[in-house]
Amino acid sequence: MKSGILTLAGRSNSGKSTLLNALIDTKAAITSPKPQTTRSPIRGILTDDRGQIVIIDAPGIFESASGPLTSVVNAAARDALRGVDAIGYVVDPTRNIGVEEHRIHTLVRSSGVPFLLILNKSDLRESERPHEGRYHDLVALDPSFRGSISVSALKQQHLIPLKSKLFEMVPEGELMYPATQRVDVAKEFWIAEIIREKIFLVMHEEIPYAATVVIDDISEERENLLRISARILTTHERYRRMLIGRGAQRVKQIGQMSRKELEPALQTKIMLELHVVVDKKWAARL
Ligand SMILES: Nc1nc2c(ncn2[C@@H]2O[C@H](COP(=O)(O)OP(=O)(O)OP(=O)(O)O)[C@@H](O)[C@H]2O)c(=O)[nH]1
Ligand SMILES: [Mg+2]
Repeated sequence: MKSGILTLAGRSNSGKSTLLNALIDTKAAITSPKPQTTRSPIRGILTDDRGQIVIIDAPGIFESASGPLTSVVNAAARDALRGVDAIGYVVDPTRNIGVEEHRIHTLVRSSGVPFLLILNKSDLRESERPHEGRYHDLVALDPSFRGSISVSALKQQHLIPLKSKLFEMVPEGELMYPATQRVDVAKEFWIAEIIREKIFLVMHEEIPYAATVVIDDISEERENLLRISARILTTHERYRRMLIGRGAQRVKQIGQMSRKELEPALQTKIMLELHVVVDKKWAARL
């Protein structure tokens, strides 16, 4: 049996979280059009008759951003490359190869494990991914790549050949998780992430980066009704007011979008209590 740990690495926004979810056919990781959505590594588990791959969705490396989170998140991204058996290096051919991409390539190479280039977003028209050729050149010039493959994480295309290549890169061994388990994430963390995703989708500019979500309590109110009490922490009073919105419409929208996703996933009705509070130090505690 194959059994190994593989990290999906790459720049922020290249589609690593979308790809993890597609590979395990489960929403383990949250996704958004904004960079630095993922803040800590998420583990998904791909098991079939070939064996098992534990896939780590690493935070994206995003060097140009400043702010309290960037150094913590970049450190988590680098850590996720250590002690793994293989790397799926995910790139976005809509964006040019710049200094940041070259640094990531160097990091991936220096890990000493097999790695494959995954050219994501192949569903887009060729004119929308003008830099694809450059990424092919990158592979042609570096013999340590185990080849490259074009996929669409969003449209779930070419995942079968991708999975074959991933299984080729990991060693043999015993299964690390039960064959039916697809994610290794605490329920509270996952619920907080779903709410945080809605903040990323609804709020703009710096607010998603100035906010986090903490679950205070999950309890069964009655049969088929789960009460979830959560706080959105943000660094400034003006952000708090924007997160609440006029007539509390923003926080209601965040709550409604979250509930709509949590109810089918947890198979219960949900009463979601969301409080927005100022906490200047939340990022320092990550
Ligand atoms: N068209 C297209 N869009 C994609 C594809 N994969 C991901 N996206 C979009 O790209 C954006 C970023 O996706 P994520 O999966 O959040 O990217 P990420 O690499 O995890 O980003 P960070 O967590 O910020 O590092 C989202 O808007 C996705 O819908 C794809 O195959 N095709
Ligand atoms: Mg992500």
